[in-house]
Amino acid sequence: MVLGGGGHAKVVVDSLAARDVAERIAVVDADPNRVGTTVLGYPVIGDDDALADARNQGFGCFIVGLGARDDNTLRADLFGRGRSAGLEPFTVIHPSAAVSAHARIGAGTFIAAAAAVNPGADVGDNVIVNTAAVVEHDCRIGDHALIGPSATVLGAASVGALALIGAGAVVLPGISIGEAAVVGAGAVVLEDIADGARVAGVPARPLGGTDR
Ligand code: JB3
Repeated sequence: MVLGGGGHAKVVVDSLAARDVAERIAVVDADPNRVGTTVLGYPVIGDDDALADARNQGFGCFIVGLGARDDNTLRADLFGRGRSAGLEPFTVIHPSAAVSAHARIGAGTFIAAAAAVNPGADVGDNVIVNTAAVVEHDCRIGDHALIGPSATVLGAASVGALALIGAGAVVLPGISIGEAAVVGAGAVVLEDIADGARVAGVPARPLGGTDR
């Protein structure tokens, strides 16, 4: 069962469809207008209330199909709801991703097409490593974080839980990104970033003139 039926869900379903679970994929979405439609041909069977009956309907697993622009809290919340419904988080790795056998990938995490996760990396639960992103050796990526398309997290850097690294951003080796921090698209992060801070630019600086 895929939770969320918008743009990111399409990318997740596309990866799932290549696997032997394809005939059993269904989607739930909070938008009543989406219920009864399909995502890449798979049915949107209801809203999150459908989770309550999911096990009786024969579903055993879920993945959060919701993306995020600057806040991962709803993704984290949905992850909790899937678990509370008694479903197991399902980890999806696109066949074209290069994931080291010496990396750990958490439960319900999505590794998209052409992404790379190198040896010693530790990627938490419900993380998105989006298209062509690179998670280098010995990095730690916290639960519910999102690494945007073509972003690069260099060797032994760490990204806190719920943090969001925008598309094409670069986090230099050994740098620490705080929990729920947001790094804007294309930023180059040269210094540690505090919890909840929002930075952008080259080199990355706090947004809005604040130093959160
Ligand atoms: O830029 C890229 C490559 N991807 C973006 C991704 C990371 O984030 C993408 O372009 C979007 O900006 C965003 O993807 P997402 O989250 O799929 O956005 P959107 O296309 O707007 O679809 C969100 C869907 O989630 C909508 O259909 C909402 O109705 C649904 N939704 C919102 N809240 C929910 C909930 N669905 C469920 N089941 N439960 C909710 O609480």
